[in-house]
Amino acid sequence: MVSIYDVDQVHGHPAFTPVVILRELVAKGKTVAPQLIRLTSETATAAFRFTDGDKAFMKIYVNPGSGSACVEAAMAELALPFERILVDYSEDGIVDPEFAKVNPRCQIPALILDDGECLTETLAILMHLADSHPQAGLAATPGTFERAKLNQWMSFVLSNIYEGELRKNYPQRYATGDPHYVEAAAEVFVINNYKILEGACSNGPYFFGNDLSILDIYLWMFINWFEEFEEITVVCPKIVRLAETVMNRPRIAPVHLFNFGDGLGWGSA
Ligand SMILES: N[C@@H](CCC(=O)N[C@@H](CS)C(=O)NCC(=O)O)C(=O)O
Repeated sequence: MVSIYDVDQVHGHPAFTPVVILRELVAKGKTVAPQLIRLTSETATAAFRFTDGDKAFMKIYVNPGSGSACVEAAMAELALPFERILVDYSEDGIVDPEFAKVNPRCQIPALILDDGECLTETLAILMHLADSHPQAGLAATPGTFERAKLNQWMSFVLSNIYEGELRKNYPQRYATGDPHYVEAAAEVFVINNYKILEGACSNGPYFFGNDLSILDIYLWMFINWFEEFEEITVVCPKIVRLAETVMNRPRIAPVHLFNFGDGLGWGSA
């Protein structure tokens, strides 16, 4: 786990810039997303800290392109300053005793709030961010039918799309025998659930119509996880268009670049 903040504190030395740390990671053969390697020293510092003067900022445990992307995007859309703490991946996922102290499940994202409290699980984090900034209108008021529909589709996406993606990425965790069957079945499962989402999606620009919601930010992230981009464009053109609109929102665009590179889809990184 690499915390740019901690390194700054411990060494108090300008040589320990994010770029130097990234170079060290690459030299050690650690997995570093290509879009991070391309950063220059100025853009790297900016990339790691979405600061707002001296205001205290929250910290997000991240790995570019992973489940932390939706939390970054929500915070950027809400104009909340934050700092990224890079968590390293091994082939089997995250194996990091330091990070396990933050999230015993050893999964990204984890959000450290201003008061030091820690929140994990994308659904909980996104809903908390939206609810604690009601003026932005990312979530309908609790108790309304609109809110129940938002909850319905957020849970649908978490339990079907996210969990399906995890079975595609870590099939060995779901099988005692040949994990390839799990992966193949998960691919079909995810596509079938995207078809259901497409059927429920409005004609745009967003899932529920004219207004951006936290669900659109969640979906933007998952659409970017597709390598077979043409397939998903055919299966759910409305959701892909929605993701494109989210990607181009001025506050989210830099988060998109950091996590997914120039275009839409994993292949563009
Ligand atoms: N249910 C969790 C899932 C989080 C999750 O699976 N994160 C992935 C990154 S996309 C992860 O940390 N994988 C590493 C691992 O499981 O070892 C959530 O919604 O936050």
